Amino acid sequence: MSAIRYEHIKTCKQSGARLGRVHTPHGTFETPMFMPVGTLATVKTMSPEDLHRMDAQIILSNTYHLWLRPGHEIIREAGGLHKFMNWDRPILTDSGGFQVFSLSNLRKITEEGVEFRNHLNGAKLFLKPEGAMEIQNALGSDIMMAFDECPPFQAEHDYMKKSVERTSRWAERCLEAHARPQDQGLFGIVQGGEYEDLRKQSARDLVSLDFPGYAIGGLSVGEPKDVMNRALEFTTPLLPFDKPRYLMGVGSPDSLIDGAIRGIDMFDCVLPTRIARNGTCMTSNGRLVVRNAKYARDFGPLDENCDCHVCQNYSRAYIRHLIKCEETFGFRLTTYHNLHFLLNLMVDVRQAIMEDRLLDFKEEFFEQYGFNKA
Ligand code: PRF
Ligand code: ZN
Repeated sequence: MSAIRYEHIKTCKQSGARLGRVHTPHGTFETPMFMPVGTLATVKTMSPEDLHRMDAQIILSNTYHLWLRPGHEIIREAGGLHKFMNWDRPILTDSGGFQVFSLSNLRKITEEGVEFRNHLNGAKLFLKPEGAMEIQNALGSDIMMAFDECPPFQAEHDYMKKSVERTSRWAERCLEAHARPQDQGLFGIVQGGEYEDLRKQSARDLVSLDFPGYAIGGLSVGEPKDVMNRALEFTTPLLPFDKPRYLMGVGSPDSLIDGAIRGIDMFDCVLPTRIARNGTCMTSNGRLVVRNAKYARDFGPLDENCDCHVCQNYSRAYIRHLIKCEETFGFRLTTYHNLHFLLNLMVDVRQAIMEDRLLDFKEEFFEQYGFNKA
């Protein structure tokens, strides 16, 4: 019995999007779902109580960061990541591969793994599939990710093919090293960039290994949106219908809707939390930079269509003041609102799938958000 089970509820007759649930050892989450990112065992500025209040159903954390600080042995001693951070709902951990590529410069990829420098102190480190599994087993996340390579999107076909084949061999080693398959599900990650033949090869390799879920990696790495959408169109049909599909590192409102339409069930991204700390809010009318002088005397809410706790109680003028003074409470307010906005967008997406009208919903949402403007 796998630790992770996908329950399909229905397919949207208008768009083909999937409505479902994923059952994990720490409970169930509805799909399509957005996962807030809690890299260092905290969703920056949010308490678990805040996350419960906005009905976050699953969060993501990172192998690489927790390995460096405080170290996975300390988290093991605490009784696992759920206990350590007081979060009792599902947790997904990324494997560290991607973070090594995005955070460290000096790195050397070999068949064995990746050598790189600690982004904090420059010390030499080595991460390999077995290490990524040992750390994630110690963290005790509900969903673990295989150790993969995420090549840049401009990578040549030749390099990408070698990389995809190595990622498949690493995936096999991950399965082999996984010590807790009864209570932690391990997802495979399909790579291959924008090349259809390589996505096919990667999907075929990973599907043959029978993971309880699959991620699509290597997208949203600088390519145009239509390239990502096309890659999704030829990749999701290669994945088993009865397993969850996760599009890694995607969190702009338009991409969440476009991903759901192409059969994606799970998303994560630092976007809502990162832009929040810089005073940018997602609203039903598009992005709002609350730092701007024009909001100095605006006593209305961040988004008049938002029913979140922040929009019910605090004004643009107050939030602008806090953020301009770098008061941490300001960052809390914009972060809470942005996460609520994306979680609520997914509630609307699920409702639209239920009613077979996700394409109509997309049209209306894009119109109001401003994506259709020339
Ligand atoms: N691999 C892993 N994590 C990721 C990615 C990937 O390709 C991406 C790509 N957008 C984000 N996070 N392991
Ligand atoms: Zn709000």
